[in-house]
Amino acid sequence: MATYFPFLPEQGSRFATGVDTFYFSMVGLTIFFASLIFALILFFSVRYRRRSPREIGADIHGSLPLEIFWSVVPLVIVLGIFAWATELFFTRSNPPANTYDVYVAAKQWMWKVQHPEGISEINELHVPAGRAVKLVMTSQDVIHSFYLPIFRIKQDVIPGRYTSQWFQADKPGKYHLFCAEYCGTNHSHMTGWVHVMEPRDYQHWLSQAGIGTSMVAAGEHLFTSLGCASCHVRDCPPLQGLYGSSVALQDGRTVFAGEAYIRESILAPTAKVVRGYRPIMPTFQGQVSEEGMLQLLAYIKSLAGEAPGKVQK
Ligand code: HEC
Ligand SMILES: [Cu+2]
Repeated sequence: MATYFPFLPEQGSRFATGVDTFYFSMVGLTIFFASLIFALILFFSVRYRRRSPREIGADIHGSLPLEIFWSVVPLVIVLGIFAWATELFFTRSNPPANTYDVYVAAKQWMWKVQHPEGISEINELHVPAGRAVKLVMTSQDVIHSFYLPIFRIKQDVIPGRYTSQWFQADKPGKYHLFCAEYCGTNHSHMTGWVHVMEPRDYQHWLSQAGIGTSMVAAGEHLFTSLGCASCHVRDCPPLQGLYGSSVALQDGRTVFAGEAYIRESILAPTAKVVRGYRPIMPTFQGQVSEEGMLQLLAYIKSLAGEAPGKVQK
């Protein structure tokens, strides 16, 4: 397709194919109705033109069946578009189970990527082909947007919050990464490359990069050095099995313990207090960098038996 229409980037994932099919169907539908209307305007203006200066138009008072017809047909079409687009949106929003999680901290003007194995890279992202990859992203300063045209995905990266995006690359190759949210002077330089590699090459790349301290180990280290361990081993809520579970709160609510909840628990512990515990946990606002937060998160996830990214084939 790309060879015939060079204005479109290649389709790097099944999701990209879905988005393009939808996009071209929309364009096709629009062209069809626009042409139909133009043709009818032309035809009617010739066919029903005034033929003599004294001719007076017929007095027409509308037709109920016709009105219903041109209300119901567009309604059905538009609902169809809605259902189709919603299905694409859900696919985009719901990563499959057992993704390979990569952590991204954006800042003016670079992408800092951490792999679970402890490898960090800047403006580069190496991922295995054929495996669902989930990005957990946050920003250290302003809003950025992670844009991978080849996969037809774009997701805002927001300070103080985690957003995530997943994709599964099929074809090995080197693809463009952009920032798609104007973020200051060097916004246009906030670009990078995504390297999709055969799983075997990826394993090789990982071992070549030299296994540093894994994110889980780095998180565990922070957990001890920040003093979390002094509370969370004894009487405070155990963090084992926390990630992905439901937590009953003091005020009667139940919340899902995802990335956002864990982050909030560390930065604003009193916002949601676990039922049965006193709000004695101090805030760690300003004491943990965004990268450190991601490591803590990886550690807490690992306590729930969530393998933070063993590469499987
Ligand atoms: C002074 C003791 C203390 C320290 C230090 C402490 N916590 Fe806590 N933590 C608590 C208590 C008590 C709760 C439960 C009450 C609440 O929700 O605030 C809690 C709740 C949490 C929760 C939510 C748990 C759940 O079951 O929903 C997380 C996550 C958490 N802490 C992580 C950390 C991390 C990470 C650190 C270190 C950066 C840390 N805590 C340091 C006492 C502590
Ligand atoms: Cu940016």
